[in-house]
Amino acid sequence: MARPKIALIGAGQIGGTLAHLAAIKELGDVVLFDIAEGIPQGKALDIAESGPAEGFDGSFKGTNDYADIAGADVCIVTAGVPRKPGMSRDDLLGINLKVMKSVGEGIKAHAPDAFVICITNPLDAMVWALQQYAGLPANKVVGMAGVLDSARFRHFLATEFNVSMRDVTAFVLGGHGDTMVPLARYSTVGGIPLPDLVEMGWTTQESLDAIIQRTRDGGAEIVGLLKTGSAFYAPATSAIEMAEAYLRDQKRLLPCAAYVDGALGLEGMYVGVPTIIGAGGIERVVDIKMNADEQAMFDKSVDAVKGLVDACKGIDPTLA
Ligand code: A3D
Repeated sequence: MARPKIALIGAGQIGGTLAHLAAIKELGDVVLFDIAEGIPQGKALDIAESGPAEGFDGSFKGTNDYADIAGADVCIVTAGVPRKPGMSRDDLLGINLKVMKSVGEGIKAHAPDAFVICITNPLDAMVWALQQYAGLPANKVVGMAGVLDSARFRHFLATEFNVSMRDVTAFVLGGHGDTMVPLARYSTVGGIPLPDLVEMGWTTQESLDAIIQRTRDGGAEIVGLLKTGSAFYAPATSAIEMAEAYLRDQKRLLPCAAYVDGALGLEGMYVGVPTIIGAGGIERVVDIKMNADEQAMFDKSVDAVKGLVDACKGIDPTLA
């Protein structure tokens, strides 16, 4: 059987890391696309040359021509600009919306059967716009944020409890911004929910609150340290987890920015929710129950996303 084809739209910090991870995991042949000349070609060649030492096979091509993504099974979109210290993700909206238009048209023309994972910020509004510009079915266009935000939460929790990351599960839902909703009740260590661990004396409510806030600020913490860009290792790894779930029909339950119409009381919008990813793309949105406090946090986050979507519509009235 032919190897799957993975198109990476944007060959910057995340794009290059995605290509390297796809190579090491032998997920398929990789095409790196960027408007910058030489960058995708150079990164593709560099990764291909690491193959003999690492021991992977596959084809790696860098390009500035959308025709080269033809027939891609998966497209992962990082094209656009990242934030700098002091900027919020929302400050990127105007510039990255224009990028989503050109990327959406490129995918529509050359890879209309792909499963598309958007990473470009502000995430929930950009994935919504990308789906409209590309005209692909909503179950085939999804945003990566919840896997990353949950991974950050899991890392902080595993460190706090001095247990393996593998035994910590966590859910972060809502929009990928300051209003994101880390759900303590649905986050566990070996199946024990966080509120029970507080009662058991494993941590205090104050420490847990501080971890939740650190999770919300996780992106800004890295931006503040790097000063020249935003996180890229963990974002790339998170998107690869989603791509693998699709390519290998793993039916993973992952929090993603998916199109929700009916579940969680939402009508026709993209926001971070629990989903099941398999060969059918987003095969299911998991309609979890929230208590009053969780629902209030989620509603606030949904409103923030709606505000960004309205801002997109203000910039490009062709978006419905
Ligand atoms: P960066 O290293 O700047 O790479 C972006 C690449 O996009 C550059 O190589 C540009 O040349 C390229 N580009 C710009 N315009 C176009 C275009 N029209 N068509 C094709 N390529 C283009 O950024 P990065 O890789 O660090 O980050 C990429 C995006 O991901 C940014 O918007 C970040 O804010 C976002 N991001 C999201 C998360 C989430 O969790 C959702 C996390 C981290 C970063």
